Amino acid sequence: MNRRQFVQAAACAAGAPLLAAASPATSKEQEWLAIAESLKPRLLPTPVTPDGIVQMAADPAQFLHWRADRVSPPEALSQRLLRRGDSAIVDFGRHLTGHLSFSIAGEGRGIDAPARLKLTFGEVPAEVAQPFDPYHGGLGRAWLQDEVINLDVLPAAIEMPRRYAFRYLKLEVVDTSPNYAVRIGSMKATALSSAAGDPPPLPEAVPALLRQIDKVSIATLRDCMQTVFEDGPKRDRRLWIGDLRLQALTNYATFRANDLVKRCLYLFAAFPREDGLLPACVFEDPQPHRGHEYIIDYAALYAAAVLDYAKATGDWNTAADLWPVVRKQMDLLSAYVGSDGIFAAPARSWVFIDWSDALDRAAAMQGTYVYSLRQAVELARHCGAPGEAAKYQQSIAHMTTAARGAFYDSSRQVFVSGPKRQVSWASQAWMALSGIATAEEAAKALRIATAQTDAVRPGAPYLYHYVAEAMLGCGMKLEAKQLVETYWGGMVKAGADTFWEVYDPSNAGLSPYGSVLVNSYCHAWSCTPAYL
Ligand code: RAM
Repeated sequence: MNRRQFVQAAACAAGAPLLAAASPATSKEQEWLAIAESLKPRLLPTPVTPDGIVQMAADPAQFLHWRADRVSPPEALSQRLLRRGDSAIVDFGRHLTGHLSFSIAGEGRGIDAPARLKLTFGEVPAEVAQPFDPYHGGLGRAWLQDEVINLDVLPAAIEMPRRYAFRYLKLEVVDTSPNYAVRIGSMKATALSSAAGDPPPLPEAVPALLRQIDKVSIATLRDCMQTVFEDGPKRDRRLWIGDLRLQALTNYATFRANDLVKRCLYLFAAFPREDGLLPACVFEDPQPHRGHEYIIDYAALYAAAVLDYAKATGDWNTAADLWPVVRKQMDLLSAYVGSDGIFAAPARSWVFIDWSDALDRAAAMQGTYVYSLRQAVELARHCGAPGEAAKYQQSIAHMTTAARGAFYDSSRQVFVSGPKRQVSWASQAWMALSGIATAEEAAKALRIATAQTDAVRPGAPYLYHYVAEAMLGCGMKLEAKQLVETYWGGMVKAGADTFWEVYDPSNAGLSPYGSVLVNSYCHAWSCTPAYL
């Protein structure tokens, strides 16, 4: 089931209780939550002042169709008196997650009416250049970052209460009165992140594009690192297993905030569903609780996240503590493996893999589960569970034979999926990563599929990451580097100063939610070039 079908199914089940249990069910889970909470990091503030005043120009040559033209230095804002209908766009020169403050004073014959301002925050120029309404997106309109404020008393010092993710701020004076205008001053943003100090840039000898990609990756991760590894600081502002795994990998190579990874692993452990399945996401507020969505491939990949953590930190005690949670995921998911050795996700369940409506997910899900079993084998061995390790090894062998029969088209030398024998990048990547394909077959299959014009391509950086990793795993170092340069480099060339949630070079209008305005432009799962 893809996201659209999933949302429809979820809407049918709308009679379900609204909030999942907020407190952990067992004393073990309470203990795990206590560990998670003890590792909650402090957010470090960084003041950011405006870099300039810009104007947005429609430009079909730009990927997102808008260009920011600098029109004046930042001081120009406070030098100007703003009347009803006036507006200005401030560029902070970098993406940030944080707060905004400014001062406002009235000047004129008399300040005889409240001032009404509209503020619109944008991660990219398009968000402050176009009206948000009418909004046709499938996700809540309130994710779009605009506010109207009414100021009864001037002068005033304003601290916007919400946290925003932005680089641009559009200020509009909706109204004053015929008798006065306003002057805005002391504008300041406070960027927040739990990441301490950026790691050093790549050496000068590295080509400029790769250095820039690395820098943007790090900025993306930094702005998503709050009190958890958020998926996107504009939207959804929460912790997802799939995103966490990729952020954690990049973190080990950059910020090394390993306790934040540990906190996130424990947060998931504390909030399983009644049967033990981990939720796809966890919310922190008003108190930590599990999300209401379950993604089969994310639950499987929790094993990988735990193993990566133990390997990166040497903290095998934590891995041993979390081992029962990993084992539970493997056990629950093993129920979906038929006697034929093929993983068949139940109807109405959500197998993510990528944002793509066209994608047949059967082969990729088989690969993801086998890949996760391999991580679980390694964990089992370290955690004193040789019986489990042997059991998983048997499943891996059985599922590998089954997958080779069901998905490998030896005449075309690619893996196919579904009744229409679909060829996709996703299937090749997961057949490679899982070891179902030999390295030689995987390299061949990846080369054929990526050159085939009608193969189903990835829709989002999450799957591009796994394609690049699969290439690295089967000796395609050059191709992996080229993929990073063309795909993530494509975003850099399109003006990204943090990497985006979705990017399809051939479709600028792609949104899983029916409106590009609600896409996130600083998104966790796209930060991995710094790791790759
Ligand atoms: C979206 C977010 C998040 C992702 C899930 C599956 O809501 O983009 O990053 O993990 O979907």
